[in-house]
Amino acid sequence: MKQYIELSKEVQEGMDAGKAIVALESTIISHGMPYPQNVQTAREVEQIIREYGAVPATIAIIDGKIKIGLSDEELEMFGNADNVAKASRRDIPYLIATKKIGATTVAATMIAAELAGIELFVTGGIGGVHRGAETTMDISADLEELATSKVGVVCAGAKSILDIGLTLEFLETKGVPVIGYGTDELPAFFTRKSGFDVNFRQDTPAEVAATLRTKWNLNMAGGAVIANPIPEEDALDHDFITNIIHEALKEAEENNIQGKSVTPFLLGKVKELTEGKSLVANIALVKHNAHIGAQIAVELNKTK
Ligand code: PSU
Ligand code: MN
Repeated sequence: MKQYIELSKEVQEGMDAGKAIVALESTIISHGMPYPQNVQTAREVEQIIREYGAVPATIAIIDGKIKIGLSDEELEMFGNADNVAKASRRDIPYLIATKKIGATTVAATMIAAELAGIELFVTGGIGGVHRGAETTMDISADLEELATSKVGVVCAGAKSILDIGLTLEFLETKGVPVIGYGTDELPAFFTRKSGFDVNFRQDTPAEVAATLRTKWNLNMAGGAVIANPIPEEDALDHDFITNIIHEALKEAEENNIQGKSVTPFLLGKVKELTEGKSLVANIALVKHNAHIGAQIAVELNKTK
């Protein structure tokens, strides 16, 4: 196993010193945001995590290895290069064996985090059940992974490019708790409201950490979704973003977008149609998740 995993110096030293480590994904850099905002955001998110005494570990596949913690040059490369594969669970063995470059999705980042012993992961949005999944069967591997890998995932809820109701049903079937951080309602990424309740509301990092630790003490597989609403001042208007998402979905269908291209296509379209407003909101919510996630990781680390 060791031959496939490489920790950066910062992550190795953090682990040796018993610090809390926070995993970060690289698909959000390569396929979720445009350059150069992607690289800048990645660096700022890492810096926020350090402010809490935790250590950021951005994860990616490079040169036949899963890298836990990227250098500045590697972050730049992931933000800029156009030969970066979007890597979910199914892609990991092939990309490692052929020494290709892969940006890890939520699912792949969870797998890597668990292998490295990292219990908490911060991102923007998770994949879910897509609208029309009754016929397309487009359900993100992220959901299955949440039921499998023992990693808590802090996100801003599920985007309404997805079928949020079906996403919650799937998570319920798989036994994945959806915790609202300071909210009774599941946030919908760009907005604080989705019309759907979370399973449990918890209001402090220590409370969330206790739920996660209890789950794993019971030796139950899988993680949890910790849904942290976008700050009020950064949220987009509900009707504005809903109309744009409908337009983006229509264009995806007209262009016959399928498979792993669906999510990046929709994200790109939404950014284009909002004239960049979605990107500003996306950056704000990821940073906010880093603030909360770092604190949860620190609490979780105390109960190890
Ligand atoms: N949602 C976002 N931004 C993202 C993604 C989702 O708001 O960057 C990325 C994440 O890496 C997530 C992946 O794991 O898309 C899901 O892709 P798919 O639906 O193909 O599983
Ligand atoms: Mn899909």
